[in-house]
Amino acid sequence: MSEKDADLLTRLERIFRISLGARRLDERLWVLVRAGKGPFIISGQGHEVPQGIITSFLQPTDWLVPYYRSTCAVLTKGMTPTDVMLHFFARAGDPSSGGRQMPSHFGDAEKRIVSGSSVIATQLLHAVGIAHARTLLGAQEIVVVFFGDGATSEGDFHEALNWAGIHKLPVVFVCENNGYAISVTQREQMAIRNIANRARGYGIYGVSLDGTDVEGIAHEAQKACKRAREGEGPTLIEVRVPRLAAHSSDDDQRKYRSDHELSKEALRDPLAALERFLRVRGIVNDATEAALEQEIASGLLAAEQEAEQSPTPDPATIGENVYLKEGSDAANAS
Ligand SMILES: Cc1ncc(C[n+]2csc(CCOP(=O)(O)OP(=O)(O)O)c2C)c(N)n1
Repeated sequence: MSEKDADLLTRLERIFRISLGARRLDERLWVLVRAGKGPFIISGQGHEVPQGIITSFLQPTDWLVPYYRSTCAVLTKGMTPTDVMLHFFARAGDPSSGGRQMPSHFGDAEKRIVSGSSVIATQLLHAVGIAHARTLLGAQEIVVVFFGDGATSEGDFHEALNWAGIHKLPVVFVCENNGYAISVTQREQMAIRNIANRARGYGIYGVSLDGTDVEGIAHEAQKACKRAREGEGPTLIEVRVPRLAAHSSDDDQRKYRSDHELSKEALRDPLAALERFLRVRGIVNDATEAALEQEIASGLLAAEQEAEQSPTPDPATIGENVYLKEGSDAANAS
């Protein structure tokens, strides 16, 4: 086996572990919402593997600009299930916001995971701004930003790609195309099938991939990060993924998707595809998978207990990191 093949298998095995962990974490959060222990979640089920593979090419000094479905991306960049649980329970120790942001709005300043807003596509402009500022300051850092197909119907998407194209900014744009913006289908939003074709209009490279093509995703992600690092400019990667759960825990997708469509959707789960890929190559088998499930289950239980028992924010700090405090270092600097 060549060194390159061995490196790919090691990477994909790591991503399988993280993705399976992200799936089980997501499933548990649904239960906790239904049990009334938290208000809301947005599910990443079906999106995990491409997120994990692409994020695995980032260095600690690179920037991840996630969106609400990015559980696996943030776990790959170093957040832990405990961090996600602290965020879900809005505890003081929540690294995303100290309990200010709503669930599934991830951030971690130390890990260079950028907190975002719920307003669709705004994060693309944040990503471009970060890439531009860091490049002007001479930093050798790249930015990966995730978003859905619906985000590409927003002006922010077009402005972001245009500016990144003009200035050859080190950004990898990743569109997780699950075919829906809540209940609105891709066909109702745009007259094209391949969203990656839009890249050409901004003078940048675009590629469209299926979420089950784990080798293709790794290959294109590596290329895109290398191009960004070497000053060759941005890339748009579109990955077609199934949305296995409803849009959010406030949605019931059976109202607008047939049983037939939903059962077909389950057949193109990238997590199952990655599992098959690793089984055929002897990396995963029944015994390793059972051990992994056990390890994930006990880790999740510990994470949930730790987060649930940890303190809520002190009401006296309610304005912190929300409003600028007069006399603080940040206020004096501005
Ligand atoms: C500017 C704006 N318009 C509408 C909404 C309401 N909204 C929240 S999520 C969402 C769907 C976005 O779909 P997509 O970008 O395809 O991502 P997906 O949820 O499918 O991953 C919409 C319309 C919003 N948050 N912001």
